Amino acid sequence: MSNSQPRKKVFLDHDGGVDDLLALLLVLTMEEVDLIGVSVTPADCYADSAAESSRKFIDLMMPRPVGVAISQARGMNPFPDVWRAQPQIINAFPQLLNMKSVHSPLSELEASDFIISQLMQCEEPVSYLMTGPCTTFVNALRKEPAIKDKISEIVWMAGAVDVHGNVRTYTHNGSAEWNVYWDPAGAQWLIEQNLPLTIVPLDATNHVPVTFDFLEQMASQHEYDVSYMASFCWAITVNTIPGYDYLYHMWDVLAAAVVTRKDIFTVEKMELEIAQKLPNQGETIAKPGSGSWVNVVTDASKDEFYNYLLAQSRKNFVRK
Ligand code: AGV
Ligand code: CA
Repeated sequence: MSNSQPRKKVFLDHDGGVDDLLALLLVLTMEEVDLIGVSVTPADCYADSAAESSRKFIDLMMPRPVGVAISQARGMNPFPDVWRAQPQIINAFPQLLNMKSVHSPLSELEASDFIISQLMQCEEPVSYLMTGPCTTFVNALRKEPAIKDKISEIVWMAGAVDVHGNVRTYTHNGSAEWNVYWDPAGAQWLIEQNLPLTIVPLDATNHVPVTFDFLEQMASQHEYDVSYMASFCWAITVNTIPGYDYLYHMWDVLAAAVVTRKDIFTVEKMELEIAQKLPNQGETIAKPGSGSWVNVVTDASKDEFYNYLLAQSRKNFVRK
C-alpha cells in the first residue's frame, strides 16, 4: 500500500465475544485501516477480561498503543453467563499470559465518553464498526450529537430480517438476534436517527459458520502468528451446542470485512422497526412504508470472505 493513500479511520465498539476479538484481530491486519480506539460493552463478555484481551491483541499487532475503554451500559436482557465466560479462555493462552507489560492503555473514561473524545479529535471521517449491542454508542450519541458529523458509516452486526433469530428463552418466540434483544429500545432509537447505518444481520452471517474445513485451512498456515492465534480462538468455539441454529458463526468477523470489502457483499435498503414487547421483543421487522430506512447486508460471497480471512491471517506479530 502506498504511503500517499490516507488510511481509513476505524473505531471498534465490541462486546468481547470470541468472534468480537477475532474481528479485532482482522481489523488489526487491515493495511488500509487505522484503528483509533476500542470500546467494550459488558454484554457477551465480562468487560475486564475482554478489555485485557483487546489491549494485548492490539499490542501484538500494532507498533503504537491504542486506547481501550469499558462501558457501564447494562442491557434489558442479559446474555447467558456461560457465553459471557467463554472468551476468558483467551487470556489463559500462553502468548497472552507471557505479555507482562501492556502498552495499549485502559482508558480512565467510561466508554461513551471515550468514544466522544476519540471521534471529536478526528479530522477525517470515521468508520464506526459495532459488533455488540448498540447501547454504549447510543449513550455517546445522546450525550454529544455532534459525533454524527465525524462518522462516514456505521457497520453493525445486528438483526435477523428474513431468517430466524438466535434468542432462545422460555418466553421468546426465537425471532430476535441477541445484539438487538439486549437493548431493543436503544436499537429502535438508533435506526430512527437517519445515520449512514448498515446492519449485517443473521441473513448474511448464516452463510459463514465456523466449519472444520475452514479451521483446517487456517491451521495449515499456522507458521504465521495471526493464523496460529486465530486457530486457537476459533477452536474454543467448536463446543457450541450443535443443532438447528446453535452453531457458532463468524458473525462479527463478517461485519468487520464490510469495512474493507464492499465488493463481496449485497446490500439492500429496507424500512425496519424493532419489536419492543414479547414474544418477539428485539425482532427486526421489515415495515415497508412506515419503518426507518437502513442498509441491510443480505448476502455475502462465502468463498471470497473465507479467502480474505485466510489471506489477512498470513501475517506475523510486531511484538514477540
Ligand atoms: O448474535 C450474534 C452476536 C455476535 O455479535 N453474539 C455473538 C457474536 O459476537 C451473540 C451470540 C449468538 N449466539 C451465540 C452468541 C453463541 N452461541 N455464543 C456466544 N454468543
Ligand atoms: Ca459480538
